[in-house]
Amino acid sequence: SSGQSRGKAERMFRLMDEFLKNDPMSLQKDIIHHVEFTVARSRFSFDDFEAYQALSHSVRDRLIERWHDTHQHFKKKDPKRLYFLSLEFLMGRSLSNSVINLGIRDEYADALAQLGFEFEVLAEQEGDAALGNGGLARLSACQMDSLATLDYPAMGYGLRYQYGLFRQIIVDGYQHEQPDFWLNFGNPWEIERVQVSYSVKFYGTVEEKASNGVKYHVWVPGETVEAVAYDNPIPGYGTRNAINLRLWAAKPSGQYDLESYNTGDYINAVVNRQKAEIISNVLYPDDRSYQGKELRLKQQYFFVSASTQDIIRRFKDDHDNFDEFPDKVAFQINETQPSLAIVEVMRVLIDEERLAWKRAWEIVCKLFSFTSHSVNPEGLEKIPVDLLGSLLPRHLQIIYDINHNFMEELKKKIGQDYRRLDQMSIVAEGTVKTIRMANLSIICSHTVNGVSRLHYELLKTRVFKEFYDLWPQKFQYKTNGVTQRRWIVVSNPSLCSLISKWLGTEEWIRNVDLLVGLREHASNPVLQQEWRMVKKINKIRLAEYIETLTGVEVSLDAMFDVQVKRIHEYKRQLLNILGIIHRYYCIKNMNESDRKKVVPRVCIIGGKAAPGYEIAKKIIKLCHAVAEKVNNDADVGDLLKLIFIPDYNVSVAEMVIPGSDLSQHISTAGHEASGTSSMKFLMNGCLLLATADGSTVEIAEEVGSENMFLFGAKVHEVPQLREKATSEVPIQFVRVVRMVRDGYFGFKDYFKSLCDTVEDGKDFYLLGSDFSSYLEAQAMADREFVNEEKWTRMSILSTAGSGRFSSDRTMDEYSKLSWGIQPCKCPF
Ligand code: GPK
Repeated sequence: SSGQSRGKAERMFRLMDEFLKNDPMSLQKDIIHHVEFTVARSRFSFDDFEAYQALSHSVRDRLIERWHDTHQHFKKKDPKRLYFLSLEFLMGRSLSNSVINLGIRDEYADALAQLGFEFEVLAEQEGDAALGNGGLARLSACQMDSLATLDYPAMGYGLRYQYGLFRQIIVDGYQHEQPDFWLNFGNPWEIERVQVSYSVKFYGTVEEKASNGVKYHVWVPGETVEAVAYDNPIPGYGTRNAINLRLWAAKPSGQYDLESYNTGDYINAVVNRQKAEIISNVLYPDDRSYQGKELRLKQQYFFVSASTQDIIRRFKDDHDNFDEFPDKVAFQINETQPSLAIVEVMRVLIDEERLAWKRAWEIVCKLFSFTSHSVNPEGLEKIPVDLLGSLLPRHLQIIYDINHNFMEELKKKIGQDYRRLDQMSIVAEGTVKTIRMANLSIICSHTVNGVSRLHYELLKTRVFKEFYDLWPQKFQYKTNGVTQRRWIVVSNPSLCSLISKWLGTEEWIRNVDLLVGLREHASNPVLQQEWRMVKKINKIRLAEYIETLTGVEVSLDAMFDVQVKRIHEYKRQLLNILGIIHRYYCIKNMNESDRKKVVPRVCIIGGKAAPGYEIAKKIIKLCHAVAEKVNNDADVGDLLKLIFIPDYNVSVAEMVIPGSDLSQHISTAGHEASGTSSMKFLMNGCLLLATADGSTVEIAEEVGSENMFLFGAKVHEVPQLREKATSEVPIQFVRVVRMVRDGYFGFKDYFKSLCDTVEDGKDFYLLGSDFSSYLEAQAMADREFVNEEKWTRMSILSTAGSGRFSSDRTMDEYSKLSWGIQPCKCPF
């Protein structure tokens, strides 16, 4: 039998034998081949963009090779698999990441150089895949990279939006949104699979039937839409494994409505069919506010239904007993948007596979792991019953049945405590009756995850307290992480080489805990010197970007102080701007000798506001109004500059983060579930100025609070501070708000409602009461910055302490504690 298995291994090896060669000559031939026959340009005349296209296609070929092998290997080994369901994936660019993970970046760079092209220049040609809004969506992307790298048998499912997140353009300081038709120039990173498609049903009626005395339900749909698969290979680093991210696009169904064709209106009949595509047309740009729109619900069910059919089809290829389903399949529900998957699996098991309710329910209870990213109970998704009932009539019945059983069980446990029963019910009564998707997710999942320790405490004590009291064992946390491949190796190549040089190995790219090895060198003047050089290189790159974009020249000696993230009141970009106004005011009122002591700053703010979020849009305008004044004030010069970076996205982040000295994560305590950009800054040796919120609490434990600038009210102090009739708001705060109110920066009427949000007594996010401690933290940062040696040491210690915040660690924790999956490594 050992001979037999050796034979198998040999066959496997032949299967895995590389088809494409990676020496520079083969790569050149390949690129030129794609110039001629894929891009269809003459090899004697093609521009940078066409070179990028050809290059990408040659990389794509290599990705497909590994992706096939991985697919074969998983199929053969039949391990338990993880299916990661998310309505959003913020992938950004793919080229650099792919060649680095494939381990052939330098080979490509050489090949291109011989053809007269520079790799970096071509990489810049790529547009972002922005199929998501912010932190939640980028987290999914980081986690896919880690799952591939750690050889987990995983697969992602989502929607292939035609239009990704809007492009932000700024006109006269105001945000305007433009559509992001990202597929305009083709997308070499996806593989269209016209043969992988499923019908997704909507509307219609439910009929009760019986066979042999057993009742069952048949859903007769009113509309059917096809879901077509687009596969996106995700290569792991230092492994042959490449996993799949399958995104669904909506197409008209193969079933024709003969009636409308026969009535003679052929043109209209064809045009109407095309309407199906609307479902996957556009990403909703409002993160975390539930809109109650039918199209959104359609998107959710569309991708959930197609994914579930695909997963069940794959299971049934090799298995015929559904009791084994939980041994082979784990579902991850990213926030509540994919939670209809629970109801859909239940529906398929009872209505289509005709399992008894009890047996189906036992199976369903073993499948789902749910992660919440929210802290605000008001923001939780509530779907109007009427909407759900009309779009998905059978699902509504099943939800009612699940809820009925749960309520009965609960009454046995807690008695007739109607207040509690009411809070825990999936169905919320009221003027508009709704379905609480979070309650559904908690009741039907085996694990409920928080995204940081603090977030977990808030879930237990506030957001889902009632459920925690009932099922404490369900609740866990897995602190978020980000991938060091994209956030150091791809985006900061100079730092990457420096780290490898001082650690004497590149192994940290797969095993990020090794970064602690930098600690022992933190005070070494040679490393310090090299470390500062790297920062300088990245600051130069950022400064050039700022100058081309805004025309403002910034001094490299200044501290680059950055806040980049979605614009939200709770994230307090307004606190940052008011702090900048205070700094400006102080500089204006200084004597010459004090002026010499000012530490020059370049304050950088970037982020998008949801199109309907008026206050957030006013914050963007205020930033521009202040910048206009400050940047053109000859009194101030290089001492202070304010820059708004438009259209913040993943590839802008890749340039901004390595070039910053200080970054701000200043949400009101208790409002940021985790925060992940802080981890990217930390990895890049950027110091954090932060409140004790989300994951910054854990970051402080790793790098030491003496290596950060922490300030502000703690979570437990927030409620009291809000209660206080009038809090002690410092005079500095009153003054800067007054300056805005009185029109010092113009646009007096426009800024009025913005100023009102921080008026004493109405200042929900506590900008006033945190202001003094914010200014102190900022002053502290100034003092440390002039001490070059100390600052560099803190910077090195930040990178050295960032290991715990890798998504590799997060994915290992999920695999062990929630999903029950093991690595399944494809042989090289
Ligand atoms: C949380 F609820 C939501 C949401 O709708 N969108 C989103 O990006 C973020 N998030 C949190 O705000 C962050 O604190 C967190 O780090 C991130 O999700 C990932 O967990």
